Amino acid sequence: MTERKKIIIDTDPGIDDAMAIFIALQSPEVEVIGLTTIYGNVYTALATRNALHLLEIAGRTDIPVAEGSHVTITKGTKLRIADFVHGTDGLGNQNFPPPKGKPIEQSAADFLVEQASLYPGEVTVVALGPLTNIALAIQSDPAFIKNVGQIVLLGGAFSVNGNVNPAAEANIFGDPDAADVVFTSGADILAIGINVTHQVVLTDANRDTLAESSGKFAQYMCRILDVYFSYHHDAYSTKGVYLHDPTTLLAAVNPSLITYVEGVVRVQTVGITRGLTLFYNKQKRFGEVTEWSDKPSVKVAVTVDAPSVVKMVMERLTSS
Ligand SMILES: [Ca+2]
Repeated sequence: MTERKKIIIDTDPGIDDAMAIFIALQSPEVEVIGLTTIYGNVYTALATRNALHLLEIAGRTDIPVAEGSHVTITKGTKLRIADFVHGTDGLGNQNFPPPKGKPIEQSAADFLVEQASLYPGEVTVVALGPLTNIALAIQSDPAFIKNVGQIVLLGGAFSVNGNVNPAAEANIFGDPDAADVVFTSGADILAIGINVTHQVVLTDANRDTLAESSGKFAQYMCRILDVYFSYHHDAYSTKGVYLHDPTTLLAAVNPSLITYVEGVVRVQTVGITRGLTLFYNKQKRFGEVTEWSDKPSVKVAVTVDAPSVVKMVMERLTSS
């Protein structure tokens, strides 16, 4: 077997984050070398607590957790927290006991910088929340963008409406300034937007199958999924839930699940379209210099093999 791909998951757990973390731990193709935490679905302190808790559930307390930023890249403290999607505890209002473990002393950004320099070109960062920690890593070490292998991120709404408001997707909206730093950094970036993840639905029938499984991850997910299903039933006309974070994680595990285009992404940081991701396909050479000119290209996913993603999610959650 070829060497497993090293991944660090930057996460705000979060019900679909929990699912993505479990799937990663059940994926022989990858080795999870750390979790870094960020605000988003919950505040950062609770994200750290939940990350430690999820690793204890999985029996993987050997994996370090590094706590991330409590504020945006511009030191903003007025954060948007999506606890109405995930429950006030971020994990379906189950009031799990506090974890026994603690995060490491290093900050998330320092951990990202260190690991990327220890294994140049080998570490994939899977970013499942606002991009503050990744932007901080980029700003603190100019070598980070070359040392990191790839950044696969859940973020953006490319040519579709957002999920915070018509303009913005939640992770980008959480820290648009950080997102613009990341998209224009020159790192190898693959963005999975909600134009893609809205094609991947875990249905009520899939949930019933999870409930019938004796697998520990399937059982745990069924415990916390209720709040997430209720939110989707209220907010969308779908019979099921969107698999944002699991799809992004699996795109990192198996890139053939998606197709992408390449171009320049800029993020709107002010005004009513704050958080908008705007992709330039480089098909026109504009006469004037634009805010997209001379910026490095990134990869933006356009299609996904949704049946295969759902199949992999189900297999990996039920096989333990
Ligand atoms: Ca997330």
